[in-house]
Amino acid sequence: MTDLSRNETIKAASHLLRGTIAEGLADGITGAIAEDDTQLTKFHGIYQQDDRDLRPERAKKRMEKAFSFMARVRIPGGVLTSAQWLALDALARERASGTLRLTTRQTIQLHGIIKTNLRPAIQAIDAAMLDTIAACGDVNRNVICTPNPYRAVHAEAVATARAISEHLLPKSRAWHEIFIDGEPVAGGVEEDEPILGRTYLPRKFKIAIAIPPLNDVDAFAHELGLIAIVQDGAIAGYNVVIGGGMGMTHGEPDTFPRTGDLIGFCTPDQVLAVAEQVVTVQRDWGDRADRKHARLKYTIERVGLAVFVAELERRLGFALAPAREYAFTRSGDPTGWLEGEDGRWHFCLFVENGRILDRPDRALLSGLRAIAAAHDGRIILTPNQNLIIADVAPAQKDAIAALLAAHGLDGTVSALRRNAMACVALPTCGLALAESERFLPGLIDRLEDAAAAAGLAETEIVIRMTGCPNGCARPYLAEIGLVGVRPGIYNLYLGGAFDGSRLSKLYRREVGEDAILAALRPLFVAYAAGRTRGEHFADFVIRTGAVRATTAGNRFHADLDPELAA
Ligand code: SRM
Ligand code: SF4
Repeated sequence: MTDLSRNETIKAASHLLRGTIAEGLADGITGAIAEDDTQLTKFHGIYQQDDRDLRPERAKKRMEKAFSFMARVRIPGGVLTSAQWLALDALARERASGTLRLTTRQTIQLHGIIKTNLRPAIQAIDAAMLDTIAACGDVNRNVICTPNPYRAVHAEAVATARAISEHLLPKSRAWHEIFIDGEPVAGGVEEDEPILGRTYLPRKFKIAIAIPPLNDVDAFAHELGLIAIVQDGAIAGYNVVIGGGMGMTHGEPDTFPRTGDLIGFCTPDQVLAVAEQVVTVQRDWGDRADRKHARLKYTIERVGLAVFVAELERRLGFALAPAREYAFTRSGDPTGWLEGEDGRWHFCLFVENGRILDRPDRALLSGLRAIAAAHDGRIILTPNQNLIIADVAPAQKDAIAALLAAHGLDGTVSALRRNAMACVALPTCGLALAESERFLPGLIDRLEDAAAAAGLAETEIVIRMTGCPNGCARPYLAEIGLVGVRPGIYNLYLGGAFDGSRLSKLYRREVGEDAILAALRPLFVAYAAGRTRGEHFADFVIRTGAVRATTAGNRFHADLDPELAA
């Protein structure tokens, strides 16, 4: 038998995710915790990080790294009350870095929490009726769901996201014991983990719920995508998509992004069982020796889709029905005011790369604080790092609009910028090879000029950047994807579908900012001159031969496109 990966040993010895985390938190000598425990805190939504900007200076002074923790909140469907927003805002200012970071999985990360602040910070999250359980780690992550509440069926979809999230949560009380009340389980008896198992899943597992025509969750990028089929104003069931995932490693052709396969349809009554059994097949069949091949997409590639689906249906005790007709029109978020079916209004606010902070011209942190204080509706985070001020009564709309204007949040944003997102990367992400969040805004400035010069100022083109090939901003589904290779250098991908249904292809390897501009400018000009009515940029570059479409079996290796130009 192949040896299990180190993480499997750590999980097995952890007493259901306890390890020695509590002891590590009490150790005042260092700002860090034990290395094995850093793997376990992930299951509790907490990452140990250090400020990479400060590494050289601290190394010179022989100081330990500037350690701190990132806490990721679990918010199924991204729905917060105004009071919860205010609690997280206060927490960011009092115990973290002073900013909130909206993520591509519809939640909030708080960075820069030093060790002595960690328990109080998690307790504040608990007091706000939220938690960080299973926000990271080898478990089912935050279940994401279309954020757009303009249709009444949104409520049903959010309820399903919550139900799935609760159903698949670890049963271990370790999070409560370590961070909240310090109370061990009565009698010292360890809990049971009937679904996840005592060593949890081989790797992370992700679920998304979409309501067509919006593919604002990127339904094909997750282990399990559920596409709601709406009939007579209610959800009749869900098309089931399995085996999506983004992460890959440069230079390792047996790692690749993959769009999920559509395998059938289930009713709302069946959806919990479907989610549970996709999880259990992956729990039992996933690779526990090599974490680079442990995601569900590799299990499906290894055993074959038909074999996987047969096992799934055997465990379910029923066959999935044939998939139903549906159509997506776009990914990303339509921004601005939208009137809901019930007459209430919803404002989708563009948040550049999800970072909530005050800038001189755009006071996002204090503006949203003022809005949350005045607003008795919900604040809904989107899987594209934006947020929706939801449920605004017609009589309140002018007051919210005035608050937006007073904080510089009502201005128009270019079509390119609205459709762009970048992952966090430096300085907090330990895996970043290049800048992303701090680099993309400047690149967009230059791309806006190039687009305007070509006559594309109002044209929506999806651009996504990541600081490494892990794919946290889902760059391989963008029309233009930029993936960090080393400082200042990116691989440039083209051809991801505007509606998030097709992966891109590598177009230029290892290019810097000027070369990115030089590669895209002529394509913008050609697209402006030669596009057919309604044709999206990615479809144009495929039709005109810049890259080939990614189709065959969905499987694709981004580094090995024979169409790659020299
Ligand atoms: Fe991610 C690891 C940030 C969504 C694929 N991701 C990380 C870590 C935790 C780095 C680490 O392991 O030390 C990053 C923390 C950076 C920081 O300082 O905050 C990180 N990922 C993010 C976020 C914050 C990006 C963002 O800018 O919004 C997103 C938080 C999601 C959440 O709220 O739960 C985020 N990560 C994603 C997505 C997109 C998605 O889930 O829809 C992906 C691609 C989809 C997928 O999983 O296939 C993604 N993150 C990864 C991977 C690659 C996994 C793989 O299969 O190879 C890693 C590395 C790993 O797991 O080993 C990773
Ligand atoms: Fe970090 Fe890479 Fe994810 Fe960006 S894509 S946040 S650099 S792991």
